[in-house]
Amino acid sequence: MSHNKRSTITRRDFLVTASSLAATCVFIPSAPCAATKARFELAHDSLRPQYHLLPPGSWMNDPNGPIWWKGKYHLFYQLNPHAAVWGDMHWGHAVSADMVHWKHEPVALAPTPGGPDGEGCFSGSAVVINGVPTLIYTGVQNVPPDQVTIHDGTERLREVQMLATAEDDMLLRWKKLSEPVVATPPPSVKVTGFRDPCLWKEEDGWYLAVGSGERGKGGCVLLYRSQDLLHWEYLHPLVWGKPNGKRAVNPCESGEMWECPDFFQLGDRHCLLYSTEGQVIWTTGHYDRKTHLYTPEQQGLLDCDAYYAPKSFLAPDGRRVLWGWIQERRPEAEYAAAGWAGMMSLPRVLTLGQDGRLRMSVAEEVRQLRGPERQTQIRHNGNLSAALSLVEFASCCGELKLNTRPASNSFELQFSISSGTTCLLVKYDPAKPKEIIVDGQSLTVDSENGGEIQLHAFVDGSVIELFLDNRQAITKRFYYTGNAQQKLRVAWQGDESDLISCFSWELSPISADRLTR
Ligand code: DQQ
Repeated sequence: MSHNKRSTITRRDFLVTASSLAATCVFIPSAPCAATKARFELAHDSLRPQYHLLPPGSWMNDPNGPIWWKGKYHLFYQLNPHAAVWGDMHWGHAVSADMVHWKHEPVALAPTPGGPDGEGCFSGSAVVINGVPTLIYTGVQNVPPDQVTIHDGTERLREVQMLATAEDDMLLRWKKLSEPVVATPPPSVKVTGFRDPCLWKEEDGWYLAVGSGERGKGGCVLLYRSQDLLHWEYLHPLVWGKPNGKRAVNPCESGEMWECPDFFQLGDRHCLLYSTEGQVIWTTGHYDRKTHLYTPEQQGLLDCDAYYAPKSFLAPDGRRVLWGWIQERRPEAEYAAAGWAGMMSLPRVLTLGQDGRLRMSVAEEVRQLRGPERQTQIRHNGNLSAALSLVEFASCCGELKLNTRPASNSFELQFSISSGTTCLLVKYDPAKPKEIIVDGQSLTVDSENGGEIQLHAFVDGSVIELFLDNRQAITKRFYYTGNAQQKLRVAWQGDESDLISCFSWELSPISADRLTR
């Protein structure tokens, strides 16, 4: 897997790591409740977000199987309940009435020792089948070399696709099928990996897309069909990537393995998201329901930094809502010692623009966290080039929405904390009017907005999710030492008359103690 240095960790390796970290880690036996000392430390760790979802302690990665059921939003996620490092993957579970405030529930899926998921319950999807919520996920197990499916240099694990059905309406108890429903990849593909099933229904049956790829050919999504979810017929690749000439031991780094495919209808097109080379790619295009082939027509980067393996679901009001894993950007030893790692992005609502390209905006439910609205008064007293302090968030927790029409002037928008560290720097140079540079990365300005640019930022503890024109996103992490609460200041350097509006809000925490429940 990508980004997971311990991607092929065994249970034994993991237990050694976990015990060496025991002094600083949170142990979660069956429910994610942090140990008392760790709870206190976590509650006072000012880098922990206050309104992004994360477990009360330890490690989280990919969102899994988001689903709305009986009036509640359920979100599962990859969880290592024992330590703040990747390993021994379980499915954590959180439930919400509004996608903003959460209750942590006991672990939903745990590896069954000796079973086909004995080394981990990897990512997957949730659907309702005949009135029963059902999870489909990838189980991994240590196997002899001839059965291995993860070809990343360590060659120990086999991936199979597994089912579990809900035994209660709170989705607290899950019954696993003991045998995989898809036990081997198709023999016609020499897979680099075989995981992260995505399930949907068509008139002629259930369809299943599995992330995969082949050396020298690129990543792909393999397509299966079933009438009963138990017996699956392999059809063909739904779509293939292109060989890009890159080589790496880990095929996720060379684009020869696509993780976490997410495939759904959006407007009059289909949208495929997949994660590879440390990035999330979106494509929109045409899905032929007769041939079951998908032809991407447009594509782009869904987020330009610490964001991976997203997964969407259909909200009851028809919105397509996306969750993503916000990764750490500090050394493993630091986050392991901190006792927590990773968080969930804010819910992003996906739509299709008239140009057929993807648009996204943070779900409006998040607005309920806003404190009083502040509008920065812009003086417009001549073409005065100025350094303007726009806003300060007292506890690094707020939202900023700024519209500018920079015409022929350059500008810089700087987010910095009280100790002086710059967290994020946005730059615009009129010599390159189609481009905004965010911390050295180039994002494209919407050319249809008559020269107007919108920057919308959500700041929370050690993360900034920044959206440009509702078209592109960049999720940045920032860190500082010490636990002293920092203020976050946003400053503008440029021509005041280019600023159209600037609104900001302090955002309320969703829990009293940064344990997000
Ligand atoms: N994370 C899971 C895999 C997936 C990867 C394992 C992506 O199922 O491919 O934790 O981050």
